[in-house]
Amino acid sequence: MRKYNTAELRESNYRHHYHPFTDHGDMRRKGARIITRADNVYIYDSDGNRYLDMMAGLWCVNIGYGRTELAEAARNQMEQLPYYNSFFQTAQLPAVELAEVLSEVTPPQFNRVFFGCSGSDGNDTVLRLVRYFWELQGRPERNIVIGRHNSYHGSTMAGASLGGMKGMHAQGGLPIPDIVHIDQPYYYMEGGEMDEQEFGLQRARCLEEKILELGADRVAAFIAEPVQGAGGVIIPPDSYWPEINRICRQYDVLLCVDEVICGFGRTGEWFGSDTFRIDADVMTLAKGLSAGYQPVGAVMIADRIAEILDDKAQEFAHGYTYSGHPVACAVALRNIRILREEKIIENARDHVMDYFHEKVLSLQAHPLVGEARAKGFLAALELVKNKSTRERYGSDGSTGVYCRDACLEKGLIMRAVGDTMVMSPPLVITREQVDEFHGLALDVLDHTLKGVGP
Ligand code: PXG
Repeated sequence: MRKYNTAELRESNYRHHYHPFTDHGDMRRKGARIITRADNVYIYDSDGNRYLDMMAGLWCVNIGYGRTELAEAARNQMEQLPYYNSFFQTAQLPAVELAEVLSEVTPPQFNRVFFGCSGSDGNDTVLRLVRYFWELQGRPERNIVIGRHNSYHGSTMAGASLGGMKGMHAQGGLPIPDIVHIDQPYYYMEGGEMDEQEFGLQRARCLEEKILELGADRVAAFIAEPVQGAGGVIIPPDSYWPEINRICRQYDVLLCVDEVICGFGRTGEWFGSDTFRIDADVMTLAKGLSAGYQPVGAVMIADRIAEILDDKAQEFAHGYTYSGHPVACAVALRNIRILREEKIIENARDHVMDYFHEKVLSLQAHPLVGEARAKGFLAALELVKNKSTRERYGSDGSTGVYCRDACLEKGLIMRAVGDTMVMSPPLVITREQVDEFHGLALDVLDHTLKGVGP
C-alpha cells in the first residue's frame, strides 16, 4: 500500500484549501481526514484506516465505489470528444442519448431535459425556468416560489434561497426576493401529541394557506424534496404528498420536486416521485445520476411546460459551459445502464431494504435513541436525553458531533444533522454489511451515551 505523510498533507491542506461547510479552526486542531481510495462500500484514509461508508459519499455513490466501467466510459469519451458545448443548436452524442434515457426512466410526463453540473445550479435553472414559464404567458407577476423551512436545495444564491436553512440565510443577504417558506412535515420534533396523518395534512395545508395569503395569481411554484435529506432525513407522513398534489393542481401552482438525493433508487423506487406518487412539473436531478463519478445534473421538464416553451419559441437565456458535458453524460449513461442491467434498485429493494429497516429500527431500543426511522435507503436516529419527552441534550448539536466522531474512531461514516444521525448507504450494500453497520452503530451509541451521560 502506498504510504502518505498525513501530517504534511494536513498542513498543506489547511494553508491552501478553503473547505465547504467546515469550521477551519476545528479542522486545524483535529486535522482533515484525507481520503485516498475506495472500493464497494468502504473508503480508506491516508493512514490506511477503513470506514464503512453509510453516507455513500455525500448521498450519491448509489452503485458503490470502484466500478471500472465508469472509468472506461470516461476515458473512451475523452479520447473521442472531450468537450463540446450544447449552446446555439449544437449537440453531441452522449447528451442526446442521456436525454433520451432520462425520458425513459423518469415518470411519464417528463420528456425534456436541461443539463447542468450539480444540484445547486439545477435549482437555479428551476427558479429561472418556472418564472420564465409564467412570463411567456404574459403573467410576470406570478413569480413567487414557495419552499420549506429546513429543506436543502443547494448553495448557489437561488439554491440557498429556495432552501430553508437558517444558517445559510444568515450569510450573504438571503433569501433573494420573492421566495418564501412554509413549515416542514417533521413529525418527531414538531408533531407533539397530534395524530401523525393529521399532522401530515396540516403541514401540507400550510401550502394552501400561504397560496391564499399571497394570492394564487402571485405564486409560480412550490419546491420540495420527497424526503428532506440534509435537513435530517425527514420522512413525511403518508397523508402529506397526496394533499400537496391536490393543492398544486387546484391553484395551478407548478410543483417542483428536488430529487437530487431521492432520485436513482434512494427511496426504494427509481424516484421519490414514484414512491410518494408525486405529480411534478419539474424535477431536479444530480448525485445518483452519475453515482457521484462525475459532476452532472439535470432538470426534467414536464410536457405541459415544454409545450409552452416550444409554442412561444423564444430563447431561454440560460446555460452553462458544461451543460450536457460529453464526459459527464457518458459516465451518467453508463451508470444508468448498470442500474438497469444489474437491476440494482430492484434487487436492493427486494433483498436488502427490509433487512436494513429491521436493523435500523431495532436501534430504537437503545437508551439514547428517541426515534429510528427509515425509508428506502435513507435512515435517521434521533439522539435524545429523554425518550418520552423527546428532550435533547442541548441545542448546539454537540451530541451529534460526539457521536459522529465516535463513528469515525470505530470505522463508520454517519453524518450528524444537529443531534440527528443520518444514513444513506450505497444501494449495493449487502445484508452482511448491514450487520456490520448494526454492530458498529451499537458500539458507537454505547460510547456516546457514556460520553454525554444518561
Ligand atoms: N438539492 C438537494 C435535495 C440536495 O441534497 C442539492 C440540491 C445541491 O446539490 P449540489 O450538487 O450542488 O451539492 C443537494 C445537495 C449534507 C449535504 O450535508 C447535502 C448536500 C450537499 C452537501 C452536503 O447533507 N445535498
